[in-house]
Amino acid sequence: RYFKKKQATVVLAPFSGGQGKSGVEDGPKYLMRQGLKEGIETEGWEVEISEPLEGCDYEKRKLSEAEVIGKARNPTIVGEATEKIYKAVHEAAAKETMVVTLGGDHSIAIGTVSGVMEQYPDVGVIWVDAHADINTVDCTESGNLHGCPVSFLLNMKRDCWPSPFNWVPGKLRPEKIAYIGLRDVDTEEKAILRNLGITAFSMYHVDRYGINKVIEMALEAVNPGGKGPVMVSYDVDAIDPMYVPATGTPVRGGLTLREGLFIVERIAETGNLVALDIVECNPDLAAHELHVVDTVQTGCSIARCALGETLL
Ligand code: EXY
Ligand code: MN
Ligand code: MN
Ligand code: MN
Repeated sequence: RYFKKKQATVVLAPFSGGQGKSGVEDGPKYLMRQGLKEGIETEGWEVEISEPLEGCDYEKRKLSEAEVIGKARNPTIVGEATEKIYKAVHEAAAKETMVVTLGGDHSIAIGTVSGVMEQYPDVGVIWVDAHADINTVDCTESGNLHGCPVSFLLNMKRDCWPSPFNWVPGKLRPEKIAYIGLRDVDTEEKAILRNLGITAFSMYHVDRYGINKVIEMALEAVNPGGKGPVMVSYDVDAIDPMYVPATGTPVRGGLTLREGLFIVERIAETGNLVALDIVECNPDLAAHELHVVDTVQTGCSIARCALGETLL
């Protein structure tokens, strides 16, 4: 148990600069409108809202500046926005509240994980995603920084970083992160995962061992003995597009809705969860209204399950 009181801070991170599509910046608004805050309150949490990006029109800057440095697209706004998120998350974690950050694209995790680590330097990170998000600014094919946050957190290729990332502490160690749900990993990323010996459970492993065993192994890898704090960075595209259609980079063959929720239910049960990100909900990419509802409801369910809904 990490908290004296059941207090949570919901950090809104409406940011889309880590990738090219617009709409993902509306994720927080849709999740809140769908009742995310009330859902958490029903679980007995007192909820505070933090809006570190209020008044910053990054969407407009992304369209007008279209900056490229080396291979990286929009590095200045990504660096600036993630630094603001970093400070807000650190502040919330320092007040001993559960920190739930709503994206936005997954580049925001450069800020969230760094902020959580200021309070919990030994935090274990469970990265739930179809993608590894570990391209370096040097090897990224797309230039989209939402495909790179883990390389920043691990301080990889720091010499190649555009200066807006100078604030990033880069203190995560490879043994403190484990993936669940991978099924679309670039060739260079596979080499990085192998070379650093990072624990990674792809959909193959979910089928081979079952989700219960996979989550046990992932937790044991990043938090041996179950004694330390754990954070989950949850990209909704880990779950199959059948349940989460409105997302920027959908990949078929993903987690079932129950497998996806079980991951956070099980981690909630350990009592070690200190922070959660929910990213990559993009309502603009829905073919019709039902797709929006499916996606946004799934995001809200992840939050409720992570904050204890299962414990009857
Ligand atoms: N690996 C690809 C790239 O770097 O562009 C795709 C990344 C998608 C990232 C999404 C957020 O998880
Ligand atoms: Mn918009
Ligand atoms: Mn991701
Ligand atoms: Mn992804």
